[in-house]
Amino acid sequence: LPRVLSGIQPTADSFHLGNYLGAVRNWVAMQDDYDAYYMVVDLHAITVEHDPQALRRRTRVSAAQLLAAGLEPQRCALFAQSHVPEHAQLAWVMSCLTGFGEASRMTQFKDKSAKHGVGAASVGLFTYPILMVADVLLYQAGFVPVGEDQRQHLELTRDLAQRFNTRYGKAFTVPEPYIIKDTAKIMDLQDPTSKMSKSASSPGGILELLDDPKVNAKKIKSAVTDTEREIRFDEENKPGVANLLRIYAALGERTIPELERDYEGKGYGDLKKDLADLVTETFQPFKERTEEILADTGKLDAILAEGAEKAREVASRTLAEVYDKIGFLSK
Ligand code: AQP
Repeated sequence: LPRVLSGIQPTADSFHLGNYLGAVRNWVAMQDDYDAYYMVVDLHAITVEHDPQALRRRTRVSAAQLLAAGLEPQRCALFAQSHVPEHAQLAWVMSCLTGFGEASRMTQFKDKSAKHGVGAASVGLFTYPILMVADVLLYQAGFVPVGEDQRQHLELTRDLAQRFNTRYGKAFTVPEPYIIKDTAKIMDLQDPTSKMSKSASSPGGILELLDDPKVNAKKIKSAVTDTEREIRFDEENKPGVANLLRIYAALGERTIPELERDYEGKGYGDLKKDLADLVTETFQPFKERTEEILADTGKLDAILAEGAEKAREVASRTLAEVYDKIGFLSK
């Protein structure tokens, strides 16, 4: 089976709808057709100032949500990144292959450091994409299911894999991004020209899966649309309505043209009410499952430990080969 790898940051108490539709849902769908490795990327979560207690809690909440979404430990390896030390080890090697200028071109760093100024950002935030390169290459992943915002980091991953392979001999599979266009960029509900984001969205703009279902229904009903009345998919001129249609199509397993037909002659209120109901139907049971899983931390931690063991088998093999190829003595 082709191999797939992806990760999600434990930087919030709940995943948001963008994380779910852009990434997590695809991870679940890929479990059977791929040899799948999925992780909670706690090393990435410390690139910005954080609270250790919150990180511990959020790492478990993230893993629990992944299980509640449908990942099954028998069908994939689910682990915490810090349990596999090879990530940090390979990241060092790859950072020595990365040009400073090349790393400086990463737009996510530019965006994330803009708020407080580059000088205030950590070096870890700057080198984060190189850790991500290591994450992917360690597993020889052929595909990486992510949202659109990660495309540039995957390009870097491909460049560095090729550079290593050319310079030192083939050690890495060159991965392809696996980006499902329809759900690759879910927009902020209050500002539908920006992506829904943990760090940048206002509370009304972000739909957190574990929030009170009533709050989420209300957020859908208050989503920004436009002053027309027509329910039509037009991202350019009607980004708010287009975003709602995308979300509706993805959660309801409908096509956008079908929805446009169904809502012909109806108002935005009708669309929002139906979508709010669909969101509640989808995420109320998800929230309950997550809470059940979190109630047994012993079991959850055991699942992560087992996942890390599976992951290390692959990761340690890759790292050993890399160390050998670059000329480190074997022990
Ligand atoms: N709005 C989005 N639409 C589709 N996919 C998205 N992803 C994030 N936002 C959207 C995808 O979710 C996965 C996990 O993301 P992450 O934990 O690495 O967080 P992130 O990419 O940094 O995005 P967040 O969650 O909004 O946090 P901020 O913006 O605060 O950094 C990834 O596959 C990502 O593409």
